[in-house]
Amino acid sequence: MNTAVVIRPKDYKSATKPVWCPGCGDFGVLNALTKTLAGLALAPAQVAVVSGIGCSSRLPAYTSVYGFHGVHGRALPVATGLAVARPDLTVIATGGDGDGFSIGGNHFLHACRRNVNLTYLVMDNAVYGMTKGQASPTSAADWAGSKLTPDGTGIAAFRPLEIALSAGAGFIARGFSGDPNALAGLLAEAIEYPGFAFLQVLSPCITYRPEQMEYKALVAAGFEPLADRNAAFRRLLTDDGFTTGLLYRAPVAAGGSALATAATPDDTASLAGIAREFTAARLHAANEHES
Ligand SMILES: Cc1ncc(C[n+]2csc(CCOP(=O)(O)OP(=O)(O)O)c2C)c(N)n1
Ligand code: SF4
Ligand SMILES: [Mg+2]
Repeated sequence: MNTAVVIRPKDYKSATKPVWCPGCGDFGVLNALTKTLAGLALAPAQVAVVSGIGCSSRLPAYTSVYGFHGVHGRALPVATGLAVARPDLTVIATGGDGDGFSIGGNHFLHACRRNVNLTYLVMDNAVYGMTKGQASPTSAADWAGSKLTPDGTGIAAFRPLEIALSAGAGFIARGFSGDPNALAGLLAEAIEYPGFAFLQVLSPCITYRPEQMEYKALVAAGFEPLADRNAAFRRLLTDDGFTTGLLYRAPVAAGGSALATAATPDDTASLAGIAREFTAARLHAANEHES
């Protein structure tokens, strides 16, 4: 007789009902996460979800796995410590673009460098949802939807994939909360990657960024997984921010651990080449614009 216990996606949800606004993209992320954990047949006691502060950072409370709802911007140091102390656990850090790229930006850079085996899923809505709609690092420079920045911030938006690649992350992908099945697939790959895996998820805030309801029409699968870091940099030169899929997966050593991918003196020359290429592409675009 087969006595294997089947764990269903709903078994990973807690009895606490989300307080997210009806229609918030974060519901899709929670569904993708529970689907992924069921697909990987991970026992809830084998998984820990660690977050900071924000609407998105409430996610651990809505799961039945171990959860840690911590301090704003500090999900990654806690998750890193946990992953190092308990390598038997599957550790997933979650949160928002404000939490991860603004107050937690420094931790993001160093988590990419350290390459500790954990998954970092950022629900990116390009706004501080919880504190009622201020601009975040991923808000476009001319987004004028907040009374604090009525003419926009005037500051170029943070580009999470480029930053992660520059800082040395070995696994870099982008998903969309409106496509939980594809997102669950990416999340499973991220969890199985034996190093630091970064997953940006476009997750609309329908309350403070109602225009993000249009994301469904803008988002398109398009990244082809690359193992070559320079090729991944080149691919990002033409990224419009709405392409989804696995962009980059660094080679894994024979023993199963991810190779460190941070820039070394050996690839300085090729990075300089990319910088030249980038400058040339910008000059070309400027010339086209003028003519
Ligand atoms: C040290 C500290 N500074 C500021 C805040 C206020 N605060 C709470 S959530 C938040 C931003 C949340 O934005 P994001 O991470 O994008 O999450 P979202 O609500 O959009 O999901 C801020 C500034 C705080 N809780 N703690
Ligand atoms: S304010 Fe925005 S991010 Fe927060 S729960 Fe509502 S829709 Fe979601
Ligand atoms: Mg946000």
